[in-house]
Amino acid sequence: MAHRRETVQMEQRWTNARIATMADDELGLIDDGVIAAKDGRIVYAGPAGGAPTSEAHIHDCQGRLITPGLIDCHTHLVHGGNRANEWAMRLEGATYEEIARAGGGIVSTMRATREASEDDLVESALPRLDALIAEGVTTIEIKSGYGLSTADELKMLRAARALGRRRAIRIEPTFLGAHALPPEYKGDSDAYIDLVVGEMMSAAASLATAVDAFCEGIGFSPAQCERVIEAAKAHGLAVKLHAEQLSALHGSALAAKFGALSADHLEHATDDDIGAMAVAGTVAVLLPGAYYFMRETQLPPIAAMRRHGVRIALATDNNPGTSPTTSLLLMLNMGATLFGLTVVEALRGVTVNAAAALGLAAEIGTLEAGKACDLAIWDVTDPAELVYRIGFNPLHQRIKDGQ
Ligand code: DI6
Ligand code: FE
Repeated sequence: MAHRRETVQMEQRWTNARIATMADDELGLIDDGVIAAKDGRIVYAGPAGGAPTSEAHIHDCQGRLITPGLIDCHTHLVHGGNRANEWAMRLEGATYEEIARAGGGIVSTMRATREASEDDLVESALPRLDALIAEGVTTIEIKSGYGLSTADELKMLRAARALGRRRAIRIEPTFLGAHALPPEYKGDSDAYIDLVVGEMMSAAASLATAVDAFCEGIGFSPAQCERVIEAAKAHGLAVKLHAEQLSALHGSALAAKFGALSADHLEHATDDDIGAMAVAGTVAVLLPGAYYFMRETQLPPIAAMRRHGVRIALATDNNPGTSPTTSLLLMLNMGATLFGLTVVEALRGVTVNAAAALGLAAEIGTLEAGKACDLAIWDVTDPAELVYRIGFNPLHQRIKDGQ
């Protein structure tokens, strides 16, 4: 008969810290703060005065700032190849649309992704993942969407999950079969959506926690995206949508109508779209890296988001075509400089609101008893420093599940 040994882990306690709990509507700053954790869960986060005093392994933070581990809630981190050559062509005057029509763009990444094995995809994604981990990221969403056949979409989702076995990081895989029309469909996008909502979704449902689609003139129509959303719901999967990046098709209002976790990009969203998102509690995920890299000029309607009380998240959108960045810290700065977010909005955007965008608000994103002990400990004392610097990483230590 097997004996079960109870391994009792000693409590871990981080003391002498400035903690940004994110537990109120601001940063939830506590100057002389303590975080205690047991078995990977926070058991106390608050003022030193009220902290447990039992025996514990003590980590003296020497006044450093602790935030929740950062959350990158929108990435295409798994993909074959890169598109540096296309970028060089764009610098010589070619447009994104011209390159796409000439067989480049998303389809060139599709080819490279189809040619790659699952292992190749894991190995090529690891350096990008490590760059995010080095900045204190403890949770990352990763989309499929460059396979565009059932076998290749599944290969991408398996690679995304495999990354979570290679590193101490939580991975949330999203099925984005409706990202682009593969050339073998010769323009018949309805036939491709039949495949996405049928065979592909059924197979992807056990590997992904959410479903996304690219609602755009160069992607799929709102009617097609609605079919994708309905199929996702039928499989019990959460929904997200790329919406209003290049044009106003009101995909964000559509997403809200179906109770989507998030609508992402949103540069062209209208006041009514934002109002619908507020009613549904759909998070606005802003992607300043894509805005910057594409030299867009239409700003997302931040004032409307504030007025309607829509929660704002920030993410890298890491992808080879429009946002080849692996720095969530840089997105904090760009969210502030390009979109006019405040320090509080930017930092909540990569913690508590990013957790909500992934449907994980009960699990991560704030420093509160009961949540996973995912921490980023910074060599700064003022939270504004995390948003202010450009291309500087002050991470002191990253803790995932208390370790
Ligand atoms: N929006 C984007 O910015 C990327 N996908 C999407 O839906 C572009 C992807 C690419 O060009 O490879
Ligand atoms: Fe994206």
